Amino acid sequence: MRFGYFDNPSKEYVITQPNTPLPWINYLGCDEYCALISNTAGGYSFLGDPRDQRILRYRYDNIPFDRGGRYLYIRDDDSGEFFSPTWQPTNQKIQNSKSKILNKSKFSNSKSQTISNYECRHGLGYTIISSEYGGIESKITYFVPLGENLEIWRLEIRNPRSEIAKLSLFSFVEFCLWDAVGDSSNFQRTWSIGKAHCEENTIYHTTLYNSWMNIFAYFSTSEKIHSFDCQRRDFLGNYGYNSLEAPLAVVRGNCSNSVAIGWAPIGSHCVKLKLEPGEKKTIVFVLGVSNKIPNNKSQKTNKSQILNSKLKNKIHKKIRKFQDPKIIEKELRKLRGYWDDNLSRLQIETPDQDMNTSINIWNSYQCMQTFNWSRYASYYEAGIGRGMGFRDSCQDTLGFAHMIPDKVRARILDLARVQFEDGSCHHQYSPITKKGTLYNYSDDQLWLILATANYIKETGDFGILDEEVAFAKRQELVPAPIGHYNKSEIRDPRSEIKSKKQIPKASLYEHLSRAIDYTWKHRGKHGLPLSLFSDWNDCLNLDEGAESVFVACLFVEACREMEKMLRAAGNKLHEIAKYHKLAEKMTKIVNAKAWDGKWFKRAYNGDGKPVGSKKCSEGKIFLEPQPWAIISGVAKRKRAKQTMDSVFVKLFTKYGIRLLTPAFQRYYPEYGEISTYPPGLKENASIFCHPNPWAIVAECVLGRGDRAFEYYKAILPVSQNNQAHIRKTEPYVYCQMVAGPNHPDFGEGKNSWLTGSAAWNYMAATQFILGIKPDYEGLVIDPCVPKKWKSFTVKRVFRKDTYFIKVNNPKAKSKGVKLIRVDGRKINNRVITPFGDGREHIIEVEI
Ligand code: IFM
Repeated sequence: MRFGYFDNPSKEYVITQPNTPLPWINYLGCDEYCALISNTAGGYSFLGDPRDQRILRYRYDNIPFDRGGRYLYIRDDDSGEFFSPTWQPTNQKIQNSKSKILNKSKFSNSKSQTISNYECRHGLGYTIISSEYGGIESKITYFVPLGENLEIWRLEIRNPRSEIAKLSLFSFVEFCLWDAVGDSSNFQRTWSIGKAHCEENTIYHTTLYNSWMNIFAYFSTSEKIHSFDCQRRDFLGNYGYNSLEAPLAVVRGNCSNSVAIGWAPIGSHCVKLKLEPGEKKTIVFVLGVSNKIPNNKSQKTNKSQILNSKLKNKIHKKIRKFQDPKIIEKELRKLRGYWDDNLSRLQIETPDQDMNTSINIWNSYQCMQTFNWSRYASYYEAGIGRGMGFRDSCQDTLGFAHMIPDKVRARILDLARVQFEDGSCHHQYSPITKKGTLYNYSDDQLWLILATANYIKETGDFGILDEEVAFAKRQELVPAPIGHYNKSEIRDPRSEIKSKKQIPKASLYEHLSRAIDYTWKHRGKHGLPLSLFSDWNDCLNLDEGAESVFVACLFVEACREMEKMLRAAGNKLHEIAKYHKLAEKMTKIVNAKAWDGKWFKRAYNGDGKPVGSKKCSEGKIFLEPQPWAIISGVAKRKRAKQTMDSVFVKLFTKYGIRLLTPAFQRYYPEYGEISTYPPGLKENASIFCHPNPWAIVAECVLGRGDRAFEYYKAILPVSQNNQAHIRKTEPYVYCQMVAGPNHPDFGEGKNSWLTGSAAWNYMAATQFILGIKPDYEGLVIDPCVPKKWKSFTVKRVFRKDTYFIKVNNPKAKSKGVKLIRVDGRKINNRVITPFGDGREHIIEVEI
């Protein structure tokens, strides 16, 4: 069953039924202002940091699921009936195009009619929701103009009826009191600090959560208002016991001009409309934030006069500007142009339409959202705790270095700033303060090498290696969380480091080099890297002294990248040998100590017992080390094939590759959090989407294009569109995990949007299946495709040039480039050396 379709020419996903299995959301805002919006207008907004500067309140795990949003109510003043053009929160019966009522479950609904012609178009940076009810047509366009700290809701409302429609229109937002943690926990305080009032058409939210907070929100409408409400209780009525489904103000037909002094500040305008037969009207709402005091330090402003007339004039000017329909159209065009530019840097045309849709539009778009928000703010990440993940942010850069190289450069340097002098690093950092938290993860620092290498290959900017970057201060350390999973002690491997007064600095290259040294110095009994609190698998919390085979393989890959980077840079030549030797040594250790007969072990526990071995009764084989043994070159030909065959036989399912098998059936203190999950969920044997593409990459390294593509398609969200009732998450973006075969909900996705699956699937598809791979010397062409593909094309902007690449496969092979012609001239290798002339070049390839 499907709930919508892809409209590729418009770069939109069109939802045709509002009652999707989960809220299907979109991200509005490309800079600091971020607005999450679902297909029924649920969601929230924040500025820069969803924890400290939350603008709209959202209630996670609410009943109903998706509450708090950007709601409008339209009331027919003749009949008293009302509805929301976004279906929620009024929850009318739904009528689809075939006039079939889809949800008959509505109880005691006085409303006689059904909402029809519902459509939600999630586009790139905007969402349009339209519907019809009681003969009134409405369409709301929500977006955040580029570079602005505000969101626009444009309502187009039409009366196609033959008589005049006398309507009341109500807006509704609920303000969060900025500090999202305090807002949802410290009620003895928060219920007494809220402040909101209305002046003319503009509602101001001026709660002062902390004395240092320099922010307020405004919410305005283009229409003259009849009345307003700023206090939730008064809008809802009955002391707040009514719900958003039928607020008293809407039932009654007017707001009560309430002001919020304490309790729950909201913003609701009531506008009276009279629409002649056939008349259409456009009404604009602008919700935005601003600093209270102009950022002019010399100007001494009395904080009690924060909304002085000068500031209000400035805000009104801005509001007026964005209420102008021409400006709105212009801003929408600018937004479309921004995304067209970003996406145009890599466009493909393959025989697989789902892949085209994903790579050309949605996978790229998702990668860009992970750039902004890491794993911080989604419908599944509450935006109050995790900050930007170190390993996550490093890996995410693999998905957008070609689109926003300058931002990637800055991100890499920011990440290096939360690295300690010994080479290890904080696990997370705040995007606002740039300060890190948590430590003691064994893989984090190595991902910085992969991110940097990928960035330089894309841009040729070796200069980044010379950038001086400070190390993080040891005093900032906060221990990793010790949960109920019996980690009685987390050893701090940095205890030998003395704190220094001066913050030492070093080049980025030195940071990378220390990352390698740290891993090499922190090894266990078998010579493998210590696992510490965890490696990539956050929930595999092994005993003290445990060793990680996965980190060992990642280490080899990182050493090889260091070696290649130095060779290409042509300096520090004496260090090349160091990395080469370290890679060789670790390769030997892994092959000698971690080979299990048909696959690689996952780890050794502190007591020396293997993890992920045929000797184990549960968790015999784990996915993570298998592809990395191939990617890093640790496993040579025969062993490599055997390893990946084991993955296929033991771990592959019709919905993708599960993380391990057999799943843990009970809690094991020696494995940690992983065994707290029921079999088939999360790290306990679900189909974890992030490492799936590692297997695609490994299969491409082995030249097995059919299998690589089978893996790719198994988790590709676009390919799930027709079985969206099973997958449940949005068919346009990857989710973190899909329930594994041990679970009754096999195939059901969870935690969509902010996941490493986005970057890694993009990387696997573009650089390995299609084989268009940036490298130091140029663009390498080395596809590994399904044998039945006859040809495909790629447009790729690389450095300054644009390449139009056509790959033909006349002999039905998967891999092995036979011929490359660049602008008609045959070349002798697989590397297109950059022209640097900013022109278009034609590349013909034969497999
Ligand atoms: O690797 C982690 C990631 O950092 C956050 N989500 C879960 C992954 C696997 O545990």
